[in-house]
Amino acid sequence: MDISSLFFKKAQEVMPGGVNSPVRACKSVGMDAPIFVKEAHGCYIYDEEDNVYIDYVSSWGPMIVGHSHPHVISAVKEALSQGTSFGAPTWKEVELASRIVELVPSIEKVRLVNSGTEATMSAIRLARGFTERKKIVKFNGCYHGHADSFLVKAGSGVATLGIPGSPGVPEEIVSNTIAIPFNDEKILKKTLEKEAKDIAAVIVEPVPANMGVVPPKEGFLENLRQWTRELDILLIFDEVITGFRLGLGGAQEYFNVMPDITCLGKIIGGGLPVGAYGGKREIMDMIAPDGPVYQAGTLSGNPIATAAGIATLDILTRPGVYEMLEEKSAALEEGLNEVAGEFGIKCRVQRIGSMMTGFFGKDEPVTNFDDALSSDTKMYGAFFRQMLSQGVWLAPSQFEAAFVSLAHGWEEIEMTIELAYKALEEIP
Ligand code: KE4
Repeated sequence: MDISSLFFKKAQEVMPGGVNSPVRACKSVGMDAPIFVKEAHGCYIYDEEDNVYIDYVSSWGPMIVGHSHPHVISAVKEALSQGTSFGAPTWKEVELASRIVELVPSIEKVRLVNSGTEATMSAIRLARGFTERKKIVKFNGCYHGHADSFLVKAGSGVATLGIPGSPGVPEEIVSNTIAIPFNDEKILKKTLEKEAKDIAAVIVEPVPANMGVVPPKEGFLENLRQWTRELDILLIFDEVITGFRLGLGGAQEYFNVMPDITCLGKIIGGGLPVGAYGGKREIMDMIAPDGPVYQAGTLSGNPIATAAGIATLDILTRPGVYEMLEEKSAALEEGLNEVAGEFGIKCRVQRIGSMMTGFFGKDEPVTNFDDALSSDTKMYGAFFRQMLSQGVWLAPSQFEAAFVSLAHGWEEIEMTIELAYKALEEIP
């Protein structure tokens, strides 16, 4: 038995599913046991038996500058030498918050938390407190973390009150969550107009990546912004993935659509636990201790995590970073499309910036969750396993994104395309 399988056996005795986050169990791609990672450097991951993989999971987004980047590691070591947590304000929190305010166009004030879930959970509480309304609108296939209000079954074509998407989520919580299809302006407009007086906010991944990468249709975000503004409904951009991924200003800068509240995570922690939510002063000043909306956290703004985040932003603010990411990601997209074409395989690669998804079984645009669900997930699983056996680590789910980092060189991009060709050759 290989080390990963041995470790997984023990892990399953002491942790639910043997993992601390479900997707890591790699169940949906037909793996009996996930690979256990020993270390990672640059764009490479090393397992417990020193097998090496080109990494496109990137810890689900945070590792945009690559693993163990020297600048990040030295900042963390420096911070560690001064202690790990104080439960008191530190300058590093002010520095990270100031960078976020400076770089994310719609944010005037920001609260640091410990995860994306904490950020989105707090953002909807803030929206409800600010508007004194209860309902929220989300889009099918968008994932905003595991807070109760978001765990609703995908809504039908019309606005239906949410039903629990998980045991343990009380109906009375999700009955205030309306789930509608993404990219459907007709249903969106009808829902907002019908329910406006009860809706606190609409929350959206401006570029959904949790059903696979599904770009917004031309004008969709602009209309969403216009209609919510006209109806006095707050707009929350969940930029936990797109923040600092699509550019320093995230999706809101990329599309020039300004939300009222923005949620961030992943990249701003540089691989350590950091989330954040921010927006207009008028809204953010509602948060305790200045305002009545309560939110708190023992390790929020932790000095080690903020050191990693600041060091990561140091690197991302260097000239040419996003242009390089774009060039390499476009080359990978083109190469993968060519390989699929050579085998006559239906695989639609959808990309924005350095995040992309290849939807197997599709040759038409994937524009919403229903489209994504009709992908050939079996074929994706076979491709995932073949690529893994050849040393390429893709997301263990058709409904996730692959991420290119600054550490991916031209050699790795070309190698990935070659190995994709070999992988498809092996699949019957
Ligand atoms: P976390 O609580 O996992 O830090 O963030 C929740 C979250 C919020 N918003 C968006 C758009 C997200 O993508 C996430 C978390 N992303 C998933 C994968 N796409 C994390 C991976 C996992 O759950 O293990």
